[in-house]
Amino acid sequence: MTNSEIASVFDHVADLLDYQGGNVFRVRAYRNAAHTIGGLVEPLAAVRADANRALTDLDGIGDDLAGKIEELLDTGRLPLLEELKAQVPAAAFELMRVPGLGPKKVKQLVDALGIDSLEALEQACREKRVESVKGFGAKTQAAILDNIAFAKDPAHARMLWNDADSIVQDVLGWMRQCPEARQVEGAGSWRRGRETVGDLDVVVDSSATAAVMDHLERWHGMAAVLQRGDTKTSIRGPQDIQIDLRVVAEESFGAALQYFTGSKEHNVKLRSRARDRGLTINEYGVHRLNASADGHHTRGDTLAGRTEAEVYEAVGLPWIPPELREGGNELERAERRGLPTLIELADIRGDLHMHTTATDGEDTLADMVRAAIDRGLEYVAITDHGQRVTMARGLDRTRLLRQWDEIDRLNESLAADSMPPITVLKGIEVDMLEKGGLDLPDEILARADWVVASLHYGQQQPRDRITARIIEAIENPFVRVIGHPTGRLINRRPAYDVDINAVIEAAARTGTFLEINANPWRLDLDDRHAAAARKAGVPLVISTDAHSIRGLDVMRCGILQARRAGLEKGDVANTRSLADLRRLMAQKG
Ligand code: DGT
Ligand code: CA
Ligand code: CA
Ligand code: ZN
Repeated sequence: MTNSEIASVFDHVADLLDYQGGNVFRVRAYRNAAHTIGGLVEPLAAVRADANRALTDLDGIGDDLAGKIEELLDTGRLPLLEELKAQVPAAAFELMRVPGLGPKKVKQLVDALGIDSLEALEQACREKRVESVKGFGAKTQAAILDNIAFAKDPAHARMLWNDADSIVQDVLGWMRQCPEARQVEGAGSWRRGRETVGDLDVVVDSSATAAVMDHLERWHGMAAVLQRGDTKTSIRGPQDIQIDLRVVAEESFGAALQYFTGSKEHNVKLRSRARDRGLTINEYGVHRLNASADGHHTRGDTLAGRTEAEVYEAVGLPWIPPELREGGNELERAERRGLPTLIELADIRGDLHMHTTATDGEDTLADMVRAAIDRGLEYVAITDHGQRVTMARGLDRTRLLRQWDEIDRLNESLAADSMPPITVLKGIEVDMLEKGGLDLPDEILARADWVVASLHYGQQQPRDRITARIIEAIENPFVRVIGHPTGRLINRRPAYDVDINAVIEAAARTGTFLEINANPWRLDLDDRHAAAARKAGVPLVISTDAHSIRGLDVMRCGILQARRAGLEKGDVANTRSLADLRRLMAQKG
């Protein structure tokens, strides 16, 4: 079993225990374990196999949970989960997938109305029976209806890029060990860096097709062979994801990689461009089209196919980065040599949004900073939650000022230790209050090095209210950046209703930055909004919003989103040195 499968078993157990009204500490233990495991890069099987380490070294994993992990690794099953499933109505779990419906609310609905399916819940909402259940009401009922529609949409059942990536890395690593495989690359939406992916596509250069396919069938993640043909095979991998493998000859590898990277829309445009030039392009290469006497065309000489660059060159274009291949205006830009030089992970010099144990982070200030040094960052801003976020023990002025003293001392000791230079900025993530205003006074914010303002509460308010709250925050002279500006959670919750163009316009007018939150669930702003912000002259900030050391590693997801938006290094404020960033900040006011 993979880490994310084990994490999902523990999450499932937590939901079912919670549904039964189980002990809160027990529920929390399973949730925390799921969270820890879900964020682990290294496979649990490897931790277990290492004689020098124990599963119990992991945060929140005691003897009992370690035993359950071993059971899952050995048998793929957990008797506890099966017992719980037998005790809880089957529909309960389906209902818990509706955004905003947790185990407790689902239990109320099941008990009060006898709801036994998603359809029954939808029906009950339409017949206005839900609004009469204690604690529900008409507004909640309407929200549930919207959210059922959201949960039912197949577009919201796709795998997050970050989860897909760990499977892709695993399968590419395995296929590269195949002696008959010369080149092995991932293609499809994964390679284009989409937020979510439907299935995984792998292209292999080999002249021993059967041997390559056999090798894939021996991969530890292989669950079933779905289809096997002469050049293509599809298998079901971990978490039910489909993996399509194509084996091609060396002279076609670039053409196949290009073809299966897509997108379909990009390829359609590329093919039509080839036609205009008397060429034909497919997964085997670029060929000349010869007109024969009867007016038909026949395939002539092969012009390209070995590499992707050669394929694009054959139609008179420079190579186009996969993140831009969505069938927009990338061919025209390539034609006039106007493609952007896309930002890269190595361009990032600071991370300006992260949490510590002072609020809802898992690691201490000192540990977060040490991890940032390890990652080569030159500066970080510590931005724990303000006091409104009571769930996360948000900071009031006293605790915030105490944290800033701690940061002062840390900066002094870092300077004295002649470590690689890093500057820790005194920051805060203030909350935009439901009634307007922020949750900490200006006189405190004036003393911060960096202020992120986010909207976590009152997300159901109407469009003009939400927009006004955000613009008010933008107009605050001390607010530097708006955190996750639309609030969407991919597959879980749509964005709140906000006039994003008005937000961008206000940011441009005031010299306020907008965030691309790199968390794989958020990726907020998304590519289109980030492109619009860039066009309006608003500097973007790509931030991890890390709640743990490993949370710092999602920066690459934010980079992919920025690349799909066509952003260059210069468009992103935290690619600058701290001195240059400060100069840019000084333009606000
Ligand atoms: P996904 O898997 O839904 O996240 O999206 P993709 O883009 O990975 O789509 P997929 O896996 O169906 O196919 C991978 C690429 O292969 C796709 O972007 C373009 C190319 N392709 C596959 N089938 C066709 C087809 O029937 N016609 C054309 N023009 N291209 C295709
Ligand atoms: Ca795909
Ligand atoms: Ca596919
Ligand atoms: Zn945050």
